[in-house]
Amino acid sequence: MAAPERLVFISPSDPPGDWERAFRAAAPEIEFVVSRGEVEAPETIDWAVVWKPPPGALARLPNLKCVLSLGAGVDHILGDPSYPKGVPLSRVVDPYLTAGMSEYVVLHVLTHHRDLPRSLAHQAAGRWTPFAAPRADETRVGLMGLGELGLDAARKLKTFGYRLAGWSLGRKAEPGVESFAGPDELGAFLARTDILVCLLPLTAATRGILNARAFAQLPRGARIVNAARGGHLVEADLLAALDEGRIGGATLDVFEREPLPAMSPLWSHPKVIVTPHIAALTDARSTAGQMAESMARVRAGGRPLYEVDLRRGY
Ligand code: NDP
Ligand code: OXD
Repeated sequence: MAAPERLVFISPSDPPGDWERAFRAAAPEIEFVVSRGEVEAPETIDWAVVWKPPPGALARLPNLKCVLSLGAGVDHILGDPSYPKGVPLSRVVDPYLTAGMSEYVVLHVLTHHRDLPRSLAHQAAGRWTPFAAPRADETRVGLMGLGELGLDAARKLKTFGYRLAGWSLGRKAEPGVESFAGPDELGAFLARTDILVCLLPLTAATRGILNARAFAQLPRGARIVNAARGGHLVEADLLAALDEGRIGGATLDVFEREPLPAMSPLWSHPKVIVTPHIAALTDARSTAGQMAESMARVRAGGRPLYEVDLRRGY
């Protein structure tokens, strides 16, 4: 009788119990192994389900058939130069994760459009100071990244009547969303954007893209929502732009260092809303079934679902 397939689960932050239960339901024939450092009998591991695996951890599994990211983003995996050559990588595309991100984007676009921080500051001071928000149809929201998440957020933002645009590598044809494509159109996209939402993957081309140069191209007082990766943002440039008034406020869910260090000035900046990387969480029950389907496809000689283009990096 053939030995059962083995799956190793590697994550410093996801509770393995939830995933073990979800895999027991979705793929009961596969043995679920939690890695807490060394993996016993690494040559017997067929599948790796991972979030931020330690560098070199995947390279030590010589018979891997597929790596499955616990997140939509894969920079936490591809940042390791020893990623095993030729092993397919699958990421999460899931309706619950997408819905969670759109909730977050809508929440924070509305927060900045209606200037909720200003009302909260007035309340804290016991001041009754009415002010008018700009009309939604005169408020220009720009989404960097019009992929799975950016497109869904754009569709949900449409219902408020915002003037929407998206920036991506390829041109998009989404009704009601002006499309800007490629590095040559980034400046024009930024120049027409009052509230900028970043939903890009973190790659060599997008690292540090939210920098002083970009802030100088936005209209004065523009707001930023970064729900993608901390590596997109040059934090020192943002702090300078906020203090100078060039940027009017920011919501940050992701940071170059997570957890955000206690000493970071972002924690207490009056124009910054900090959330602890919770914009959209992966739902184990929903995603384990999808991963089991990917494994079945690879076992049958095919490609996993939502395969990442390893050359492109997303
Ligand atoms: P997709 O791969 O579906 O979409 C990526 C989008 O970015 C595409 O529109 C793509 O363009 C565009 N893009 C990529 N590179 C460039 C570039 N160099 N210039 C311009 N546009 C570019 O990703 P998702 O929408 O599923 O996810 C986006 C990111 O969101 C993830 O990579 C992850 O980092 C982050 N995330 C954060 C979460 C959180 O909780 N904070 C949760 C989940 C995801 P094109 O369409 O032309 O290829
Ligand atoms: C993801 C994340 O990439 O949660 O899914 O950041």
